[in-house]
Formats: sequence, structure tokens, C-alpha cells
Amino acid sequence: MNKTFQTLGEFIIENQSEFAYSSGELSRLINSIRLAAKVVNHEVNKAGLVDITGAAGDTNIQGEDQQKLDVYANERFIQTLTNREIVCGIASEENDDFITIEGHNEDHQNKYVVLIDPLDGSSNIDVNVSVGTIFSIYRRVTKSGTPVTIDDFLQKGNQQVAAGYIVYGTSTMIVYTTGHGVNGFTLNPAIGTYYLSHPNMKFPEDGHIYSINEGNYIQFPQGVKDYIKYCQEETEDGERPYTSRYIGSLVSDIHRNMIKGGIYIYPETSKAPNGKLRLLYECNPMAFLAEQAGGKASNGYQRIMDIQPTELHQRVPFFCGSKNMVTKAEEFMAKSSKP
Ligand code: P6P
Repeated sequence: MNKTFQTLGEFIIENQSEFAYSSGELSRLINSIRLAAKVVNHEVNKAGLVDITGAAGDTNIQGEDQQKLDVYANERFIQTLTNREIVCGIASEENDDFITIEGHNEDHQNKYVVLIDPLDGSSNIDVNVSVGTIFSIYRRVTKSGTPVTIDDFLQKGNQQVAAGYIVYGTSTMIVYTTGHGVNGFTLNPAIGTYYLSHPNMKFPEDGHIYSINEGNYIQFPQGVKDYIKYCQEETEDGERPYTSRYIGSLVSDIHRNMIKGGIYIYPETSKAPNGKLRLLYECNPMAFLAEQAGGKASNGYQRIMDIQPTELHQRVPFFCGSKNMVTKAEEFMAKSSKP
């Protein structure tokens, strides 16, 4: 039963039994993400007041300018996860390689690895548009007591034990799943407590919003062009059932579409044959959330969470949202790829 004004801490304790295999570590891991999110939120919310929005001068493995807040958020999440002695490894969009966390007495006994995009959409920071953190949690697959290897991170999305995002928007929210549905918690900044504000979130089966960067239209595959045309057609009585909404911040676009119904598409383009979004710390966690909320996520052909990763920062085309809308887009993709 969902209780109004239940805090995130109370919710985690009450649902502790849902965490298979966990003797409390997963709860402590979610709690550490909650703490880091509060610290990052504090900086994001005053970004305009301090010289922290400017580019940090470095570029990350993606070749993207690292905004200072990117670097700050990355450091906060890595530090919090390391201090809490729960994870044995961390992979981040901002780090070329994964980080091994030794633990007490260098025993590598911790069970979980975390993959994170510490501040997605950070190019929006200096124009005061919402940004977000995305995280994905797995049990390690290599032998306990030994340092993690790349195999612990290159797991299919269907092996995730938890995933979620923090959206630093008009309010700050944590939305996450441990495989038992999706729940959203809103931060009361006055007291630094997250409250259950969106219990049992569900992706509407259908929607009227399509989110895609149509500036890349000429580079899209024919199936995507056909789907966009379908969304723009008027009905016989002159109605336009669809509308375009694109913030350019994955967390914000997905969050809005999960509440209102809609589809987000970042397809392959002629310049980016695998699309732009990263499989491990953007698409897989969002796909887990979408499916747990009754939605759907694919690369236009295959379920995202069934894709076997081969590289830490690999990109995939991403279709995510209301089940019927993703299915319709996939029909256009299939039709256009027929010889
Ligand atoms: P474009 C932000 O850089 C991001 O990774 C997502 O948050 C966002 O949806 C997408 O890229 C925007 O990319 O090419 O449309 O600017």
C-alpha cells in the first residue's frame, strides 16, 4: 500500500524484502545515491551564481567538453559510492575506463557494480534547462574477492538489479526501480527529504508526444522519416493527434513522456550509425524503468535489454516510451528495411 508523505528512507526499509539476495547492501546503495543526489542538486540549483557552469577545460572520452558541473557530479557520486563500501566497481560516462573499488583490507568482497551518467544533458546547464543523473546497478559476475573486470560491466540490461534517474528540474526527483515497479520521490529542499510523490508510475500505453531532434531529419533512416510523417498527418476531420516536444535532455524528455505518454527516439543517423546515446548508462537503465512502468524500449528492431554489450561506451539507436508508439515506430522501421 502506498502511503502519502512516505519518505524515501521509509520506502526503502519497507521494501527491503524485495531486494533479492540483498542483506541490506542494495538498500544502502540506493541510500548513497540519494545522498549524492542531494549534494549535486545543491550545486545544480545555484549553478548560475557560482563559476561552476563554465566548461572544465577538459573533454571526456566522448570528446564532449566537460562542464565543471559534470566533473563535480561525477566526483560526488564516485566519492559517495566509494565511501559507503557497497560497490566493487564503478563505470561513468566521464571516465575512460571503469574504477575498481577495493573495499576494506583490499578484499573486493562488495557485490554490486554501478554504471552512471552523472550529469546527462549538461550542455543545458548554462541555459537553465533541466538536467539529470542516470544510474544502473548489477551484481558482479566475476569471483568475489578478486578485482572487478570489464565482464562485470558488459552485462545485458536484463541483468540489472536496479536503475533510476534523478531529474534536477522545477523540482528534484528520484525515480527508480528494483524490478518491482517504478516509484518517484520529490525532494523537499527545505528539509532535504525525498517524499513518495509518484507511486507506481506507469507509461500510458498510448501517447501523443514524439520527442526527436528533427534537425537531423535528412540523416535519419527511412523508417524514422516515415514514422515522423505519420505523426504529422492530420486525421480526416483535420485533427493533429500528435505534437512534438524535445528538450534535448534525455531524463527530462523521458520523465515527461512517462507521465503524459509519448515516445523518445534517438536513431542512427548517417553521421552516427549507432546513434548518440550510450547503451550501458543511458539506454539500459531507461529501458529497465520503461518496461517496469509498462512501456517499451528497443533499438528500432531489438529489445534494448537483450543487447549483449561489447564496449563500455558503446552507442545504440534508442526508441523508448509508450508501448503502442514504440511498436508503431518499429513497424515503420521493419517496413523500410524490407528488401
Ligand atoms: P542532440 C544530452 O547530450 C543527450 O545525451 C541526451 O540527454 C539528449 O536527449 C541528447 O543527447 C540530445 O542530443 O543531438 O539532440 O543535441
